[in-house]
Amino acid sequence: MVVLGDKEFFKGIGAITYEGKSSDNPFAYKYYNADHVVQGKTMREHFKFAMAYWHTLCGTGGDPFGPGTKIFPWNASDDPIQAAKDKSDAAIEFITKMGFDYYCFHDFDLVNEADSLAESEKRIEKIIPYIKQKQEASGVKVLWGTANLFSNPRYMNGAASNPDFNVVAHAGAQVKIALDTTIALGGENYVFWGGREGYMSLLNTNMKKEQDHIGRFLNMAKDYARSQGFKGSFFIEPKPMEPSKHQYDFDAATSINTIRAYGLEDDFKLNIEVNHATLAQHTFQHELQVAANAGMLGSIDANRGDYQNGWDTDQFPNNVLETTEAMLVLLKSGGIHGGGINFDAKTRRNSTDLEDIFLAHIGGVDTFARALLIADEVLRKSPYETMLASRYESFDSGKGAEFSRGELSLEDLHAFAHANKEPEQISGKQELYENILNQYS
Ligand code: XLS
Ligand code: NI
Ligand code: NI
Repeated sequence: MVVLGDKEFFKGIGAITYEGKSSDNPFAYKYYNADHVVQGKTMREHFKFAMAYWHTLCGTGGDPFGPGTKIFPWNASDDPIQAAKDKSDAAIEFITKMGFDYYCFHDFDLVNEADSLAESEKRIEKIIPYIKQKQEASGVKVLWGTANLFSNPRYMNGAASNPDFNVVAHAGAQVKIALDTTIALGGENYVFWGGREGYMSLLNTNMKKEQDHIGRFLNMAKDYARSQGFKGSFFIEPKPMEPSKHQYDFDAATSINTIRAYGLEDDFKLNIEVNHATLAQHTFQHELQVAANAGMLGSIDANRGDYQNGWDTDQFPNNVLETTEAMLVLLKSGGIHGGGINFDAKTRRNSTDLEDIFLAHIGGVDTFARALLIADEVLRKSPYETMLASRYESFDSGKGAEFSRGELSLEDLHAFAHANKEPEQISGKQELYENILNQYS
């Protein structure tokens, strides 16, 4: 159901619906059919697509070489509360027209930060009831909330990892308010992305102290949220760098270590972002698999980078084959736990029509939907699963099975190897696996 505010911001665009791949309508889904069931769950349930408030409604296209290029009608008012209301109206209109159920936000995406903490808090308290009522009228929900602990100059040396306690305390205040906001808006999860939780030079950095402070800070946030009745998951969103030279939550494996080292494994999972994976020299599917293996695949920030440069370009996903590999991980590991797929992506600086925001999201949604359908076919119809299982069949019986069960010693391996000839060469068959993926796509 499309829900409009007082003004309609995206005029001429109605509800985006599924028309199938023969449709030429650019404002229709070709692959995403929300109610279509894949492996026991509808696409809507598999994905839980979310709009990112910051890119979609706040990002006007500024870059280090020039200001924003996009004129957003919801940004017209000089009154911060009115502007926040307009933005919220635009959010609900966009989300319901897309047929999404969710959005994600930073505290100061909802309403602009003021000059003082007290005034900022007042603004947030003022806007919450308005947004809540819009959510109730539309059925739109919050996938996760977070605090922006990286834009304000006070965080130039970090937030929870800042060498100055005054700044750490300020970050704590902001997280408390962001948690209160997330809880008030019925948010299902809460994210920590530590853009400035890292360092620029090790010369002026006590890394151990900073990391211990992050551990302490995350525990405090978790304890507070639980004391307020928050039942959702917390997610750490790994990223190796940018804006810090080295970010402490470098990748999934590093973040899992943070979670375990500070005793957070019952409450924390990971939010894996595609382009953060590639910046860490991993593939997206690698990061998903690492998270899934630890039982910590919590949510996904969908986007893509650019193979010719090394920064977070946050483009919309459009690579079906790569996304298919990710969907194989998802289907085989039982899906995402608690979170969904948030489009942490922005239209290009020169994509200045309001309709471009729709086209971009439609493309991203269809990329995931098509990839899911292909992955499902590969798993059900192709020899892929059998091939993979047979690659490890030497562990299914005999000594191999005993090894897997932990029943052999190193001396046993020594004796076994002596009793056997040199192992036969067994091909990894990578090209065949790749061909199968291509065949079903
Ligand atoms: C930046 C991150 C950020 C988080 C939320 O690279 O992706 O947008 O998702 O703070
Ligand atoms: Ni992100
Ligand atoms: Ni990012």
